[in-house]
Amino acid sequence: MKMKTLVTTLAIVVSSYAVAEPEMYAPSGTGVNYDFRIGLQAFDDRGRDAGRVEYTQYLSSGSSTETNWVVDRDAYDPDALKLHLSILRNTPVNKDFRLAIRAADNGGRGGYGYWQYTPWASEGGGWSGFALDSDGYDPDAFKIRIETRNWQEYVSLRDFRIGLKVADDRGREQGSATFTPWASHGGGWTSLATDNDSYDFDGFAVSLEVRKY
Ligand SMILES: [Ca+2]
Ligand SMILES: [Ca+2]
Ligand SMILES: [Ca+2]
Ligand SMILES: [Ca+2]
Repeated sequence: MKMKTLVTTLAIVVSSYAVAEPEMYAPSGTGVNYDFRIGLQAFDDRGRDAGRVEYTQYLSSGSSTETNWVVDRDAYDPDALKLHLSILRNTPVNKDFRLAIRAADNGGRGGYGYWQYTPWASEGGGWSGFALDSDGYDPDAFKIRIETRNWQEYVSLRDFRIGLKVADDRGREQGSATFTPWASHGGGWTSLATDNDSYDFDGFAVSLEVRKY
């Protein structure tokens, strides 16, 4: 009889816990569903002379990850940039992220400009400002960083792609924007980003374009 009372009591406790449980957790979306890295490449000779591609680490390898300085073959005044969204696999990394970029002079050893940031993916993404070197004229080296934080949105991040453009005249004369394929399509390369005369651009900007549900 005592045992039966105990079992009944337990059953009531368990069932009331089971009913209460869904209210203990706020409904939450999920962050980025892809493990990815980003590559950046600089070109001289109006896009015909390719420098070495530099990559960030994959998102799964840690929190913030950035490329080495990206330069063309003589590490001086490149004419074009290209960006690679490299997808490792469809895996729930479940992070929020944004992109940060920077330009420098002297082959990446000085003349550092300010970091420029895209909005966070959870904020709907968007363009960064133009990253220029310290004198705002003919930079030599470029860097991109992925910054992450926990995903805290009610909606989920479904898909994203990355945009790139360069500009001359300290960011006032903008070239056309070019985009990677969507992450859900496996990512890939942008086209060449150049300014109007495909020669000695002054700065670059990136965008994070997101789809949420
Ligand atoms: Ca050069
Ligand atoms: Ca300069
Ligand atoms: Ca130019
Ligand atoms: Ca220039």
